[in-house]
Amino acid sequence: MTPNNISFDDFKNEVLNDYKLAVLSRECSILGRREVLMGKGAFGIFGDGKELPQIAMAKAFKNGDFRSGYYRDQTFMMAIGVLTAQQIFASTYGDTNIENNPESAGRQMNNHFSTHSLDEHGQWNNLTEQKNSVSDISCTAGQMPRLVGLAQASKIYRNHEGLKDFTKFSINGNEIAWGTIGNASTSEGHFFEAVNAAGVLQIPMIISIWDDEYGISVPAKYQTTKESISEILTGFQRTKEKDGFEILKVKGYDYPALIETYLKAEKIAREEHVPVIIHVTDLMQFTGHSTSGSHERYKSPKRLAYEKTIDCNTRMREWILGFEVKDDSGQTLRFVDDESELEAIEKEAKAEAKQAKKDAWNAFKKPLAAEEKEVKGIVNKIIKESKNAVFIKKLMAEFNDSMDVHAKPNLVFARKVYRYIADEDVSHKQDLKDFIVRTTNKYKTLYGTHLFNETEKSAVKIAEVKPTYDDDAPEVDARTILRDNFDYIFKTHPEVLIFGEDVGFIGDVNQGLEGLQKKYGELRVSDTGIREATIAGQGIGMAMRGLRPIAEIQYLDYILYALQILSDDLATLHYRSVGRQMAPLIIRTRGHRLEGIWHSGSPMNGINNLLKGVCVLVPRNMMKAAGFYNTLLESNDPAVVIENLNGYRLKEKKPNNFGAFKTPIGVVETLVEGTDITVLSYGSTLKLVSEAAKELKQFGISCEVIDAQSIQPFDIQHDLVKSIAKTNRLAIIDEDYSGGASAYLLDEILVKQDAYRYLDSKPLIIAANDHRAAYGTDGDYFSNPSTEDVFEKIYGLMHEVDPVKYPKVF
Ligand SMILES: Cc1ncc(C[n+]2csc(CCOP(=O)(O)OP(=O)(O)O)c2C)c(N)n1
Ligand SMILES: [Mg+2]
Repeated sequence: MTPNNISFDDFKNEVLNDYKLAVLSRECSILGRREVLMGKGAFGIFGDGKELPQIAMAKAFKNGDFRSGYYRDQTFMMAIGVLTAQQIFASTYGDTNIENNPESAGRQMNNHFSTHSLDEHGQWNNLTEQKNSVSDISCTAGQMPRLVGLAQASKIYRNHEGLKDFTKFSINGNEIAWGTIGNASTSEGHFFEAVNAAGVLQIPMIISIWDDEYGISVPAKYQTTKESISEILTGFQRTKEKDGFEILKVKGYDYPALIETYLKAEKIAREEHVPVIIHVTDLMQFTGHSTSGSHERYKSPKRLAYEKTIDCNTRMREWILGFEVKDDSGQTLRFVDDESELEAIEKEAKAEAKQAKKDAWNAFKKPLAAEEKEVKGIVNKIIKESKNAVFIKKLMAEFNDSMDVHAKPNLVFARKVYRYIADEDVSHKQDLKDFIVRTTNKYKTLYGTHLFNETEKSAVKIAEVKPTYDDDAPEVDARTILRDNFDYIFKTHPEVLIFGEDVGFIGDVNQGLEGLQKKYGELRVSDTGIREATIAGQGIGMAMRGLRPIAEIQYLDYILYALQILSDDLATLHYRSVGRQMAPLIIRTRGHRLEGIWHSGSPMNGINNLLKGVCVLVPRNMMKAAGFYNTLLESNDPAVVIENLNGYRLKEKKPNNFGAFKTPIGVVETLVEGTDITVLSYGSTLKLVSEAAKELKQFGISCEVIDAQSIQPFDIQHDLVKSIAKTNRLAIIDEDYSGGASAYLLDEILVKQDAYRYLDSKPLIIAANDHRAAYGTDGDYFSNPSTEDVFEKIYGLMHEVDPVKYPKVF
């Protein structure tokens, strides 16, 4: 490395500061592990053995850039100035105070790093003025799909004229998305899918692979062909003729080479928007994988001895001691005169780590100790008066013996004591009750908020706007309603873009985007490869950078390829970052009954269950679907919108307020009023249900037909219980398997809305068969609920109620 633009003294200071940081970070790992083993944290995973490459990466990381990495990156986070030693300990203790533990306030395991993209009111910070990191997830390679979107956002901002005012998010698309991943995690499909996507898209992404030749106990020979990820990726290397990646390889203990490599990579990615892979080899683990085990168990003495020889901190120390250059006058310049200078730095760094540990523990303990003191004080007074003092004293003795400093033991103690005084008239009873209620609420809030958006941008707060129609409004192909509405959206929202398989050139497989690529350009309406996980990832990453992506999954049945990332990343993002990050992504897909095992599925509860934190919307027609898109673009909640696969060519009346009409979220719609039975359904099945309701009417049965519309959130106004209070009966008709969405809906209605008390008959569930729907033309009829099934089952129920009025049909 030639420090050509700084003085030797500045260079020396930088080197010695870097060394100090490496030692400090190492010491935090060592002490952090010890804290967990002493029982002061539940789990610990640290970044020891990988300090130097992270310091080098930090030198190339600029304001506006984004990191999408994993649990090893503590030194990097410290080096860019967004993580302190004290915060490393706070996260290890699981401190719930966001000031002490800004990563996740105790929601995530330690070293799951994060910065804040949003302020405490849910408003975007200026991301170009800060260094950004997505809140990490534990799932190996789970950081890769979104990395594609984070990098692609720069390309969009650089090339899309309409976004020049989006100055909080980008300065001419100069920002790089930096991925980090362990060598073993590159075995995951997500890694290869993301690499291929980035190569195709040519986006400013730099992936660092921290290679310590292990994935917990499993060595490289079981992980990677040829035991070298850069070797097997060579086909991705760009050439003069063809775009691809720049692939660089560097040893993780070679400080000057690391800096040179990172600055080179940065230049390529930032200026040319070309993706780069840096394979950082010869790394090691100093304290082993995590506190769950010790690496002495599975690494041979030879390997352990070898690891000592490649310890990057030791190597840097040696390099510093051996470094000499001559200045212009021929004088020899050194970083240090002798080893004692380094020993002083080491001593200082270790003392800093120790103090940080102490400060973090004290800050963590303070409120808990105060709560402990308070509850003990109250109970000591109660003991003086209670008839059950003997029992309470026993509880107090046990509580005094406990070393556990958390909220749980305080509350367990308080709640157990309260049982003994529940029917007594002791003077401090109310104090104990207040303590229990206040403390429970406090921690429920600390651990339970922000699953969904809690600001005015919450999806459920966006008011309904009905479609309006000209007097002579024509009936048109339903797909054109979507198309015309999307047209309006693209015209008025420069930040909206849509992408997916067959979305661009042909305007989606059902022509809901017909002509829009031509009108709005390839950047905004684009085709992607067949790679659902990274289509979702593109959406997540771009939404995290202020764009409003609509990621299309061609068929609902194929959402399973993306479901892991939607579940682990998208659905948890707002919660795990305590509302300091969001990805208001819209997933557009289409499903339910068509034909064949993979084009007729409706695994609604599978999806719904795995996507808590994402709105799951099931519009019954395209006007409703278009209305959902309009609502969602006003909101900051993420959503999956499932259009009806068999509804595009049906006729719907053409509204005249495209872009303005909004379908409410979390609200059911009563389609037919009735008195005998409440019939709930959603999506394409509603057509059959409405038909059956008409037929039942002819036989004297009055159905109240309700469209769920929004599976999650469901019926926040509790209209179902109101309907059942009137009809006293409930039928749910569902294309999901029995025990699927219908079981969820029953729980929502009977348990959460207390509708059980109005029921005069057993709830009727008409669901699909447990096998997937067969392809043959009759497959649907014999696999899914049919109009006749609905008629007969509801009629049968009414026969049980009044056999005279409704004589048996079968
Ligand atoms: C999808 C998934 N599978 C398994 C795990 C458990 N796990 C956590 S870390 C790890 C090894 C990762 O090794 P590597 O990618 O080389 O990173 P390193 O820890 O060595 O830095 C495994 C198997 C996980 N977190 N996620
Ligand atoms: Mg590894």
